[in-house]
Amino acid sequence: MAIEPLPIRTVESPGFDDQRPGTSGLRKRVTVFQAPHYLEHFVQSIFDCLPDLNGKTLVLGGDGRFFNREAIQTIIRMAAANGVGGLLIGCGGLLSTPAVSCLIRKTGAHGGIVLSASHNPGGPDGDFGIKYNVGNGGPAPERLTDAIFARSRELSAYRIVDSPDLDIDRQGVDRVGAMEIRIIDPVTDYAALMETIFDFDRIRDLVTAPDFSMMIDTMHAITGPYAREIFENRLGAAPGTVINAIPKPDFGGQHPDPNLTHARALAAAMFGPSPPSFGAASDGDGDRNMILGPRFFVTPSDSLAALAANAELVPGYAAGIVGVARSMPTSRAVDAVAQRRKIPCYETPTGWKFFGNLLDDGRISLCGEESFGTSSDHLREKDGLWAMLFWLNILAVRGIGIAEIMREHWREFGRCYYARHDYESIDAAAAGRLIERLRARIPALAGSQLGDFTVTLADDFCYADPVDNSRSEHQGIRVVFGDDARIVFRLSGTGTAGATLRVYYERLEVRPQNQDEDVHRVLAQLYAIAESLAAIREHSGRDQPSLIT
Ligand code: G16
Repeated sequence: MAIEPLPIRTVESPGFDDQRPGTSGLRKRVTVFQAPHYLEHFVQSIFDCLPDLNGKTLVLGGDGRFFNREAIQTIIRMAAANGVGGLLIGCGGLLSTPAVSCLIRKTGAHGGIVLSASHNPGGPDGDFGIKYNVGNGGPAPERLTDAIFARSRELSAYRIVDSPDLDIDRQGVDRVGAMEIRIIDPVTDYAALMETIFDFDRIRDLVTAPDFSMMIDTMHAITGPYAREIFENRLGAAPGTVINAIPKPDFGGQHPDPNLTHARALAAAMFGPSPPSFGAASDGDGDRNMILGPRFFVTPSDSLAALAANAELVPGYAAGIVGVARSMPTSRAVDAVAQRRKIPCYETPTGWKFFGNLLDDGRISLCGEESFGTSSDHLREKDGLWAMLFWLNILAVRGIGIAEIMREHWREFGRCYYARHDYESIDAAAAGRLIERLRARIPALAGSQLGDFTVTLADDFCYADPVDNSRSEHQGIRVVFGDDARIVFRLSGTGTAGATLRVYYERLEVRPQNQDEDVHRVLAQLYAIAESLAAIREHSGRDQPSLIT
């Protein structure tokens, strides 16, 4: 029997000119998204930029933050009005970002909508976000996000059907008009993918050994149910290994950002009197990770380099890795591994979307960023839990601890001392002036001597994608001191208030006897150089960064 289509209502929108997607989708305060028509306007802009959408299936889910459920109901009604053929929704409206990527790829869905503001705080006064992922499972490339923004500026109405709220808490098949909706378990497909990559038997032996203990902090965010299923149920880790495991709309009032400042309980345990053998944390939507050993912090840049150096120990990468990529501000630690292995290493702008072409084209197997993200060709998103399993698989095979693995790594490849200073929520105009001033100084910098360092390159990073030849300009100011050191300045594309200045520092130390120093002592001279170049205090109005990672 033919299904009667629901009447479509066309609703006038007042128009919005602030819907430009940032580094990772549109992120704003919850209150902005709650304004009448705001979410609908952006969703219609997305749909209007997908010419082949009619009859296709989309994956839909989010990290469970405040406004997730309301947004899902709205998107269901709009999808039905825009000819979407089917929706695949995580039960409870929940899906981690890597799980969305996994589902798009596994089911051949046309794309997916991810509802998250990642590591930004949640709750009624926190942030919300929305991002479109394309058919390869990855974030929409810049040409699509640019088109969505352009559409949002001209759009004057959106389409929606009137239908009651759908029960998203019960698995099964439902319909809104002609559109089929499948509510699925959020964890099953992702967990099955992990079992194809890692040696679960070996990891199980490790994590159930009497002398091994671990703590996984999922920060009251989306990874909780995934981590419980994988670590506790499938790998036999002790119940309670996963802490803060229940996703909450306000992340328990915490900032779901996996670093030593915000993952407080984990950091206290790992740097306390009897630390577990392995510690890890993940963020709001499950794509970031932090890896810790007993009293030992692995920088995200080092983590990427160590995974690359040890990749063949993991079944999924046993045949070898074809190439690696890192975002420009990520330390050059992985470059050294690539050079030794004679595989290409690509330097991309900040933003996971820039890895998509390299992965699709088979140029790289692993990629990562200083912002606590690593992943591989198994998906087109960064993947926090994957990184934890990767480390556990390496530990299980090598039979030594994290600190030993990293110290050996530094002896072989050198240590890139690394720190990032964030000046959050500063005046946007002043931040712009700081970057302009640096830009103006670039031509005179090359060849100049700054303290102990000689500038070998100073530029405003521009990326030419080797696959589609697209160009992305103004991606951050680089001041490079040969292989010795580097300072990078850029403005964040994920903040929701004012501007956030990020200053990234790295310094290479190849002498083993100098590889166990205090990172901030080693970088102190670079901090002073950055201040003299950019007058950070004057522009930011701050004496200190608000966050150091
Ligand atoms: C997003 C992007 C990452 C980027 C990070 C920080 O991560 O996916 O590629 O490195 O933001 O970007 P920015 O320095 O511009 O704030 P997430 O985890 O927030 O989605």
